[in-house]
Amino acid sequence: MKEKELKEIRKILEESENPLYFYDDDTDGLCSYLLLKKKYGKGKGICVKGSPVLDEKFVRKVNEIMPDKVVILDMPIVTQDFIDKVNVPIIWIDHHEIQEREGVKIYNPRRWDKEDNRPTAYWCYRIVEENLWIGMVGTVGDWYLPKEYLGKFRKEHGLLKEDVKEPGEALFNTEFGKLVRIFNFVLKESVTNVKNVVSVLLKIEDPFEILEKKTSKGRFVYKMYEKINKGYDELLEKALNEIKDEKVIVFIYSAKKTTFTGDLSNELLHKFPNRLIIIGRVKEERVMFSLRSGKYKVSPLVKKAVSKVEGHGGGHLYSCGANIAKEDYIKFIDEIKKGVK
Ligand SMILES: [Mn+2]
Repeated sequence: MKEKELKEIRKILEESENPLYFYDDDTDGLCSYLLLKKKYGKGKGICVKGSPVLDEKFVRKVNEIMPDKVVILDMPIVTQDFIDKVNVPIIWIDHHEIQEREGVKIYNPRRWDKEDNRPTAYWCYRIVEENLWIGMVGTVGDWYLPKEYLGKFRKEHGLLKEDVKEPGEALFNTEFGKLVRIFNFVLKESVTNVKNVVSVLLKIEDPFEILEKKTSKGRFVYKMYEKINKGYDELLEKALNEIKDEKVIVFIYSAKKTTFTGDLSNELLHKFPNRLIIIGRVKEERVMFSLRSGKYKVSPLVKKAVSKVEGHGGGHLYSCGANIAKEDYIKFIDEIKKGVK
């Protein structure tokens, strides 16, 4: 993103009396919101939970709150219908593949460089230039390590050594990684609990309030995290116990409420970068998959496999998702295995 654009966004947010923010339900989306809301103070935020799409269902919220601006943060998809039905100016700060839309101002680094997908929180930090720790949580949480800020961050908080080389290392082997996990996991709570925890996070000024439970606000966040993390740790242990030395790791679980599919596959990928990780979560008649590898090209494998079963899937070269009918899921896994030599 160009400096001129960051300046433009600053001006818009300074002048807005009552902005309404919609943000994605991951660390990047959440931290983007926290950074802007902490800086500019005004307005309200809504976490778009469980879907990458901001659509006309959310128009009702806009009509209720009557903002003077709508600010969309880190949402992969916004429907034209949503934009058409909202009658205040909309800006969309994002780093996913650009979707051309009418009636919205899009700020996206890919506009200038197709390869530049630095996370939304990275740009929001560049906009506000304060609360670097929140910017780091959002940015590294989205698997990007902004090397230029490591020194400053370490100086301010003593977290993350300057020789940390890649995001996986920061996420799974450091105290800072735990902080990212805390932000990530509290978003898995109910809508009401997320609302509460976000209002608490807005008042937290230092990461150690949470990590070392130094204040009651920090303890509140930590407690919520612990409850969710218990379920995750149990699953991770179960998955690790089932792993032998096969090239393809498959772990299928069923959970009514919380989904840990992406988290599990990321952590296993970090532990086993040279294998192909398949994590599936059974939900009613479907199985939701997350596939990762540091070695095998996942997306062509997924494309081929979904063509032979009832389901759909896709994503990035080394990281994909898929949604497969339950009666076909074993076939889906077998098809993927066939392609791994
Ligand atoms: Mn993101």
